[in-house]
Amino acid sequence: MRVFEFTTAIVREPGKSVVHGLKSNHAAVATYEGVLAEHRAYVDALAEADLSVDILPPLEAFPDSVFVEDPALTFSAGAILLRPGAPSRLAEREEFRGVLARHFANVLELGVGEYADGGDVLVTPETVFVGLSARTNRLGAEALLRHLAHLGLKGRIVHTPAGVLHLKSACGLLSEDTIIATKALAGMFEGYRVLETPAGEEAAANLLRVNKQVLVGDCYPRTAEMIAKEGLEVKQLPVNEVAKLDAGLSCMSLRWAKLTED
Ligand code: CIR
Repeated sequence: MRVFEFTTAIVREPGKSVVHGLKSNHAAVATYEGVLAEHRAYVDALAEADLSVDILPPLEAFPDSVFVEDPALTFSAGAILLRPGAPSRLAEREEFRGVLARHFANVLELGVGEYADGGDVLVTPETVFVGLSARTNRLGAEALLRHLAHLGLKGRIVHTPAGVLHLKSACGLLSEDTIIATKALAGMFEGYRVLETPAGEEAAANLLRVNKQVLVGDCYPRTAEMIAKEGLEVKQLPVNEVAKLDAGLSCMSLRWAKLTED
């Protein structure tokens, strides 16, 4: 499966209400202008990586709706409408129904009581790792594995460590065989080479490989250096403001490779 070769992405512009998004550090105050600037830089990076980007309008009623990765999953073979585990985010899925229908003929969806956030899903060439967390419950994870099987993908349930919002807050795919992860997750990915994030740069694991490039937060210089030493092209992007909302680079898009019919 093509796991970081993408042709298409969906993003949503932040609304002014983004400053009221969920966060674990209540002292951290994100500004609308700051999030907007980071979002624009991110969208530009996706476009420069040759992705066609569908930019959805802001949804003021949903402060966290800029983090489009959580209510859905997208693959070449189809999409899955998820059921986000935070009550304030649950109805974001309804806003996505029509969006997914525009892009995909095949849309599966999680049922009542089956909660999962896309941030808990790490797609790798062999396995789709689904992390149980405060947002993703076992019913949701098991249902997700069944839907993934319908799309021809093999899933595996793992545990997002306590205190970590989402599985991908603490890990990311760098290449076909290499994952970057914080120490807490390092033993989780059997069959993969795992690079540990440098001490003090744990949040850098929320990065995004897009085609040739690895998008990394610009406040994580040692991580950027480590990835460059792997021979990978690094593009550093500002993430200070979204980090105040417990988010990073993987959270702000849905991505997939659109297969052309020939
Ligand atoms: C939330 O708590 O849902 C948002 N403030 C941050 C979501 C980040 N998304 C992600 O890690 N996939």
